[in-house]
Amino acid sequence: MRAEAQPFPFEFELASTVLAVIDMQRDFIEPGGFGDSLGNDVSRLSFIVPACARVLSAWRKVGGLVLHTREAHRADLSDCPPAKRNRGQPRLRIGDPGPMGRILVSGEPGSEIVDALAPAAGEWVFDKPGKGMFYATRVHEELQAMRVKRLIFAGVTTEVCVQTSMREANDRGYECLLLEDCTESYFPEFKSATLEMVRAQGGIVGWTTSSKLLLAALATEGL
Ligand code: C5J
Repeated sequence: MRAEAQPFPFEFELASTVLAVIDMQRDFIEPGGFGDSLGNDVSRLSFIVPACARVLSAWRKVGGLVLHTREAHRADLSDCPPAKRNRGQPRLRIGDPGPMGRILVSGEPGSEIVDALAPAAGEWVFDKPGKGMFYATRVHEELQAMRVKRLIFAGVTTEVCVQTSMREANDRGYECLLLEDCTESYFPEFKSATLEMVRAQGGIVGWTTSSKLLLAALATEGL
């Protein structure tokens, strides 16, 4: 299969490619969560949910593998370095009780993926304590066991958990495609800079394309 992309077309086989949906959880997208506590306008992030849902639905229809992540810590915060928890002056810190339960803690309402993108049975769901999805998780082992070679990325935020995960994946030998309209940042200029830096220098980190072009690739194959 071949999707038009930048800096050149992205070739992939369905069986060895995973759709990775990063941190589309209430803590980043809804008021009262972690993103909001840091002073961000979280409404920007909610605008990508319909495009993500279209890709997820099409990918599921063709039988593609799906992986979801959530940035979430253990209840006792033993996996949250004090340097992460204590930085800055947020209204609420990681582990503090907020309107959606404890901030960035596994199992709390805020750590749930938004309803429109809820994981389906059999899809991977990884809680990760870091920004990158490979740090302190079994992601690499699980992907290797399934002989995965390529990752198609959606999710938030573009320059933090998405870019970090993409760079980690690139260093581990995966080829990575980022869906431009399925990722967002609280800072538009950070999103556009990230897209540029990913695909610069011949795709130094990977490729970027739109959900429309990915869906067109799936349709062209009659899938
Ligand atoms: C952040 C994330 N922005 N999921 N996390 O702290 O990008």
